[in-house]
Amino acid sequence: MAKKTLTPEQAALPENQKIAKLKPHTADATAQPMTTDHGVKINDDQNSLKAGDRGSTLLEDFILREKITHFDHERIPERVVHARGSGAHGVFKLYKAIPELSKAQFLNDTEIETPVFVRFSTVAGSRGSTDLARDVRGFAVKFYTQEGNFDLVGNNMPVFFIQDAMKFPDLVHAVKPEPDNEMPQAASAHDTFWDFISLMPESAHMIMWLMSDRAIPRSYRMMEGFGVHSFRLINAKGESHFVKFHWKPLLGVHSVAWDEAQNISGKDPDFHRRDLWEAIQSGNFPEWEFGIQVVPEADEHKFDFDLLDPTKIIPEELVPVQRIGKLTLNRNPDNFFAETEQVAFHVGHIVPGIDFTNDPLMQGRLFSYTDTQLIRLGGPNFHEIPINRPVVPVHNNQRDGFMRQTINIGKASYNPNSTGGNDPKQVKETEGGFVSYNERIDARKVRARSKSFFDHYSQAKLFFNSQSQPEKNHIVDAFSFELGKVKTVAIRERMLNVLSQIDLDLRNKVAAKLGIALSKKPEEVINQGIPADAAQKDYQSLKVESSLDKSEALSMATTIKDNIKTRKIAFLVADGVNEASLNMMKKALVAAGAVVEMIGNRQGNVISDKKTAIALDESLLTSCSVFYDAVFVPGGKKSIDALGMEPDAIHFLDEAYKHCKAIALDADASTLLGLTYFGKVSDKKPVNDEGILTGKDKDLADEFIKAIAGHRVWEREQQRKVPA
Ligand code: HDE
Repeated sequence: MAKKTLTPEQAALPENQKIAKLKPHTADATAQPMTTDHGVKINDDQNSLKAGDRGSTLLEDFILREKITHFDHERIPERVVHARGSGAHGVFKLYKAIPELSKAQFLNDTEIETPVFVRFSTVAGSRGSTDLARDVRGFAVKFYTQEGNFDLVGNNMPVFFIQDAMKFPDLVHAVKPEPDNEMPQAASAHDTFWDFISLMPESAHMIMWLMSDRAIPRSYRMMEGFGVHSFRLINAKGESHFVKFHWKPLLGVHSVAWDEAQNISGKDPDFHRRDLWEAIQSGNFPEWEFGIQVVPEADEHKFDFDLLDPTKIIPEELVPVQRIGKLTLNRNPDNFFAETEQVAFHVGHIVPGIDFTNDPLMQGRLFSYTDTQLIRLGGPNFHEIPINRPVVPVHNNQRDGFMRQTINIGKASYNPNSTGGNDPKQVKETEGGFVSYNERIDARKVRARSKSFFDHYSQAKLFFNSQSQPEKNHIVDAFSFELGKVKTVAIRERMLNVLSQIDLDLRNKVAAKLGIALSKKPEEVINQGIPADAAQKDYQSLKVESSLDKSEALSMATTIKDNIKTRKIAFLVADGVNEASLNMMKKALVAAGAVVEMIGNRQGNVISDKKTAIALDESLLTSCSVFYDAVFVPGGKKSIDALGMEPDAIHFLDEAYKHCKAIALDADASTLLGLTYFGKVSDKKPVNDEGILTGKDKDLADEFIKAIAGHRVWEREQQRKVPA
């Protein structure tokens, strides 16, 4: 009998090929005898072997030695970046075959489901750090295709900080905790990071994304993914097209408020991990559409930016994203370490039909990912760890090394050979053998950067211009917070000069919050602060105007806001709660796909006005508003009076208000508003606030659902703020 309980939805799923292949590697101890690692049955797992009851422990105790030794070696080095992560299994299904672009079989057969394993991550923090750090999120997908593994190792932001792999260790050293005191953890708000950034104008575009709400997602399920670099798709004729890969979440792209993120970090640092786990466990399988932006070879130089520059997007207005498939995550791992920790992604894992470009950041990555696994996973056989194995057979003449699992038979481990019939055999291109794109290269060896990479600011501007007003305000706040934590004033000033290249209003607002008076014009500071030795290499920013003023896809304001699927709604209840009011709202929300949780002034049950025991999910002590998207207070005088006496219940409402969430109160419960801070300070609803609702029955439910679907009433931030 398997220990793992599957939900009906999960049990109904056909087992994908990868899951089937993992099965022989799983171990289920249900009703099994306990043994040593070598299969000897253990009689006493409580006591070590001693010379007498109180006597010294005997070295002979092989059971104790084995147990302790194994324990002593349980840890492996965490990933040098992206250490904190969370994974899930799933499938990829193609909507539309693209033979004219790629010969990859998984992009040509709409009938097959390709198994995948996905790992989401933060970048800077350690393995145990908070999920809600302001940071880039990794979005790494391993496709177990019939032609071998293809890894799309992307992020939730479409650009990167730097243009050349040479700068990656510098970037990471700058953002990681400072080397003398190892502070701060999982945070970019410190001197070394901003020192580096302020000296690296090429990071300007990425920094805008990092200071935007994209850096604090509501959920992994509600963020986009990007392959970042331009890749190539190669068709059967050997023709190449440039391609940018996208993941578009079907729940839309949503974020939390920064104050909310900071609160969650303290109260549930596993918030994103838990959210992903619970969604999959409850059958709310996260889904993304797979998108491609395609540029023919001939159009390589058609844009006012370089396709090989990873600090640039191709605006969707210039090249639309074609959605050609769907990724569904439908199964949690059985074992975090064996799967999520040991999975090894690599940009260099490609299959026929996909190829690299000369993006200098990508080229460096092609070296780094195998190299890092050698130390992290302890040797060259990490591809044999079950989660990393392809679903197709592996045969070559690689042999031996630490922890080799495969027992290769025969004498020949070289090619050509006559002792083994010259097997394994090379495969012709027409039969699926990988052949690199026949790119023409005729160049001099130089250690340099192309002039076409020196527009550092136009897309940073485009990003800022494309944001809604609340999003722009959040960017101002984020810069003010981050630079406010920087101790060295010269770094703050240099960063403000960078901002003056992007938007003067942005710079002025941040400068005002930092109390710095700046009067220089943008042209006076364009290349300020760049060290002379870098400048010698012609490291000057070029002034380029983007051909676009705005790109709608860059703002989250225009994302999907038509449903409340999987949104978490808190009901505040106490004894005497009006059962009809509670049930009506619960039914409506659950029917719309939301998850409802009862929060009481204690744990256990509350007794309704109809004397029914209503089970509580959490209490005001174990829970708080930041875990929910919205809050509802049902009617029932006794319940409302009890909540009114409970400072934590009032705080719950105030905090939900502060974080711009929808709040609904049964008409009878509206008296509670008078006890809240926001209710006290304004006698009427703030302008534009469609998120505070009182009323009854279906009308209230309908309005509430609409308000929750809107995600947050960001405009509320312009009203009087709640000091929660
Ligand atoms: Fe990575 N990156 N990276 N990176 N990266 C790693 O590989 C590296 C870059 C990304 O969930 C490491 O196995 C270099 C861009 C993700 O396991 C390491 C450069 C993008 C993950 C590494 C980059 C990424 C990593 C650390 C610049 C988005 C987590 C552990 C030349 C397109 C994968 C590991 C997972 C992990 C190196 C830049 C995404 C050290 C040298 C750009 C999602 O190999």
